[in-house]
Amino acid sequence: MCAKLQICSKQEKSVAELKALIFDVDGTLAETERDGHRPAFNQSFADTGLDWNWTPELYGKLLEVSGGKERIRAYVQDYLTDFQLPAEFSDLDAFIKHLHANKTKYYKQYAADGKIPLRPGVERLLNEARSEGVRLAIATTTTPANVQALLENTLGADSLNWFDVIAAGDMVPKKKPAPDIYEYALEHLDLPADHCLAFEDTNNGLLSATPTGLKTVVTVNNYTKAQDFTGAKLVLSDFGTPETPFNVLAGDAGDGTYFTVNLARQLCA
Ligand code: XBP
Repeated sequence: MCAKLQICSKQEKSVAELKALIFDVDGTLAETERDGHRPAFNQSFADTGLDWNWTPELYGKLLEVSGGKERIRAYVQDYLTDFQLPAEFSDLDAFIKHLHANKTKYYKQYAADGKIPLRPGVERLLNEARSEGVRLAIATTTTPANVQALLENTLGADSLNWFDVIAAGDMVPKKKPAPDIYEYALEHLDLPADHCLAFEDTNNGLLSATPTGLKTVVTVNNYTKAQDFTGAKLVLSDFGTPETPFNVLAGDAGDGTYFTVNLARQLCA
């Protein structure tokens, strides 16, 4: 009798039903580091009369620090030996704030100029989730202004309303890899982590999502493909499309060739 009850209890064990998809932005929804942030940082430096040039190789190293303001500070402290604060700035914080605000201006312009397209399969997946009643959220380190610029210029003005929660930037005290931004997103979704799935592109992002109990799907890019994604539920080259299949780098995508809500349900169960 007991053995039978145990079998029953296992079969009755509730399978976590997928309720929401939580997306990182930079590197996940779009190749924003390559197409937006890095050139915007360099343009801001040039405007300010600095000879700083963040090459793709250097930027790949600087990306270990989440947050544009934090990244500039790390660059000054770790890479510049003879840095002199320009006289017109009262302190380093004011200088960084100026550089970052100017950089954000350029990022938003690049998005408006159509220079930052979504990654393959992103728009299809977002619309499939919406049609199947799966909620959407964002958990990103970049600023709300950058999220708005990217979404409006790729998906249209109404797309901001597709997301029940847009958790971004300085809304939380500690940025990725701290879990704060995903904790914020889950709290404002009012959902338990096991009913949600996170989507990331970096090790920092995976480290941020995992302690909250979220399972994470990683889509790599050139900046992150060599990083450690131990603990990710699935690691893919990208979301794939019916015409261009994804490559499964780790985990089990079943017989799927591109990412769908049904695959998300299987991963969440
Ligand atoms: C990536 C980041 C951000 C961007 C730059 O965030 O670390 O800081 O590189 O954007 P995520 P800001 O992967 O969490 O989307 O300059 O606005 O910080």
